[in-house]
Amino acid sequence: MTDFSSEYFTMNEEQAVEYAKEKLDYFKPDAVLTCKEIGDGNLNYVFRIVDEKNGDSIILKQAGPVARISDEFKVSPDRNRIESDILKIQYDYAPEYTPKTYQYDPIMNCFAMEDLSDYEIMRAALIKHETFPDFADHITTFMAKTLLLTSDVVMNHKDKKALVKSFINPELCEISEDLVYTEPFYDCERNEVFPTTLPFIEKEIWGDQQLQLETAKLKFEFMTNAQSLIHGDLHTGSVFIKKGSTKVIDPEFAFYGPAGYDIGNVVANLIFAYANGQATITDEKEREQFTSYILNTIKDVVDLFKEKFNTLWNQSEKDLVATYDGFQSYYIDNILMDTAAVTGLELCRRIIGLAKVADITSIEQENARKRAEESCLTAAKQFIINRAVFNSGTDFVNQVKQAF
Ligand code: SR1
Ligand code: MG
Repeated sequence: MTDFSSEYFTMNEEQAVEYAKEKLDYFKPDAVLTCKEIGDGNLNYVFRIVDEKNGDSIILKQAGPVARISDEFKVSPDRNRIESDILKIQYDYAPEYTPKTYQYDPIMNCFAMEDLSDYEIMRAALIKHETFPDFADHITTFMAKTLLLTSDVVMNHKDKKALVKSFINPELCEISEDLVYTEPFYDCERNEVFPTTLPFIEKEIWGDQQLQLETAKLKFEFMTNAQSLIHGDLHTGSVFIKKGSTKVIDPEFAFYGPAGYDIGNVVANLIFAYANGQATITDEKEREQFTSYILNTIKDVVDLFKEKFNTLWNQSEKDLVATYDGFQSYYIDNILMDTAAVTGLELCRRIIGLAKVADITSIEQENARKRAEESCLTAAKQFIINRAVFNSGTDFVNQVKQAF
């Protein structure tokens, strides 16, 4: 019998079944369990365990000692605690959009959660050019609630500081500091550039000192602005979706950071879906339908976020100074400025840096991929440098239209 109670090790499928029988208070005593490791992310092991007798199923997520994408990244398995804890907070604030979690195990660095196998990863669905009319409504409710209700605007400041401490996540933050804010903006060895786009990147990104200066300012904003308990990696690969329902998963990069980081990630990854649609849909009418859907979604994400954040702000009890005239609009304008900047940073890092997105890498035709990458980077520069002028959904959409 395997000992799960004294020392941490990474499980295989058989051990995950044993673990479920021994440690999880979930399946019936006579369950016949099977398991498949289904993780396709960069960091963790994800076991789907099913009772073949009645179809009951659960997900067991375990953090390994190094990232799956490369053992260069040594990442503390404690991120599993952070993920399990933030999922509980997000579930409290936005239960419709958060998977339910069950047991967390600090020895094996794993936790059990609701099986969402009837959903698909949003990035994969968007690459198939499926559309989800409710997504903007769902994700903006999730973001408005989780970002405002964990901030100093409404929280008791001592309780908030305790959360800041509990969600100190230095190793995963370092990954973002390096991969998002630093490496894409110089000729770093770890970057992976599509050769046909290289001359553009050399001139327009690595050769632009003004851009570099802005990324330095933004990196220090990311490291020092403990504004909200953010998801920290809210791209379309962190969203499970089906018609009418959206669930946000994988918040292991969570920490107290700028609220705009989450919104910017959502917007940038919608732009990748737009780039994919432009590059790969040959039928003009279909292309127009899909790309319009994406542009409308980008517009709605920004505008609905603003609207819902404002409504929640007005309904919430706040720090006295947060009620002073002009503070609310100052605060939201700043979030939108960060949103624009992070949109640009995420666009750059997924094209230039190590961790890519399939929306772009799956574009087979060389020139079409070059065009898609260059359009994303052109928009990115504007989002970063002119971040202060993006105040509405239309501003974001116009910038995308201009660059493509
Ligand atoms: C080493 S991890 C690379 C990337 O994958 C995650 O999804 C994050 O975006 C991270 O930057
Ligand atoms: Mg992830």
